[in-house]
Amino acid sequence: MSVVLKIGVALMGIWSAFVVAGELAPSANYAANPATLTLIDELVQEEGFDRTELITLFAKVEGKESILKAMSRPAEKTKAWYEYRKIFVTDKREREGVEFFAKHKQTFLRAEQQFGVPAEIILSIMGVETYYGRITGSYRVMDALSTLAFDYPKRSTFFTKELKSYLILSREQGVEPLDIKGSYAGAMGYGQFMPSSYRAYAIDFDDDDKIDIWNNPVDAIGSVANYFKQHGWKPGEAVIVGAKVEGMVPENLFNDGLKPKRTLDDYAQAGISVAQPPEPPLDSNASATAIKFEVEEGHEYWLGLHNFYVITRYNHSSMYAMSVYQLSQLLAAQIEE
Ligand SMILES: [Ca+2]
Repeated sequence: MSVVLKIGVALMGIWSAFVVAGELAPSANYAANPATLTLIDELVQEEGFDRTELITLFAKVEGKESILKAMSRPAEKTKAWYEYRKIFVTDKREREGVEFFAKHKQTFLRAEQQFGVPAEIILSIMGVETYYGRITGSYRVMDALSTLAFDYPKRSTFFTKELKSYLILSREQGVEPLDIKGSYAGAMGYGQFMPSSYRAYAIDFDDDDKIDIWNNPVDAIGSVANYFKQHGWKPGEAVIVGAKVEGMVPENLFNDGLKPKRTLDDYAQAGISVAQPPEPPLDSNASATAIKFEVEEGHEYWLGLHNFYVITRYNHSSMYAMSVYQLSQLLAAQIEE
């Protein structure tokens, strides 16, 4: 997946901005929209869909102004780390995570063993995204994806592709396209998969011949684990370590992209070093990325490693990945046998 957009529905409560009325008004009827007709042509020609059925479907789709408003204020762009963290790394998410784990313990352990991804990471993703499947979004996915495909020009290519994937997915899984609900960005189920990710990474983990990450927690757990494995999670490796900064360190060494591209040794020479060497010790040639987060008073420093980067493949944000990691550590302390 080249462009990920997975904004947990948990964020939906914090939008506050209102944009001038009228600027964000979605189209009235998508069935008569030229861009919709182009997409319908593609689905008919490439995928063998029925044109009349698609036109009937799109006539029932509703553009949502609230979706366009939500898109303009993602928390990753408007919150400092210490504010963002308070939304996700909470006692409530920890408590509900312990309960969810207890209910599905054998499935988590099986996923951990089969995919090499720690149970607490899988669990934490579900906690951050949807409170363990409790809040998976209240928009019809057809409305969300159509609004963004046809009335949000900045990302229209991406969302048109997702809308196309969604229609193919609905047919593959035998569901009515209008029945499925998700986030304002069209992310679905326990782990908030976008349709293209659903088709690429979701799996049948309870062997009932259906891949259902909308309602089936077992498939959802296996699918999140598979997503991490396919994106290169390395079992047993550290995720992120605290850093200390000494001397005059150039500001541009921090928050310089999510992908680790300098070695720990490079960073140490520049004055950014591992605060407390972990066990087992890190290889000084390991690639890392230096992160500077704003806290109430001043800043904190981290060195994100390969597995930290893998978490950002779920949502392209260092604050997101850090929240997932920190919640996972709280959960790990509770679910250990
Ligand atoms: Ca299944």
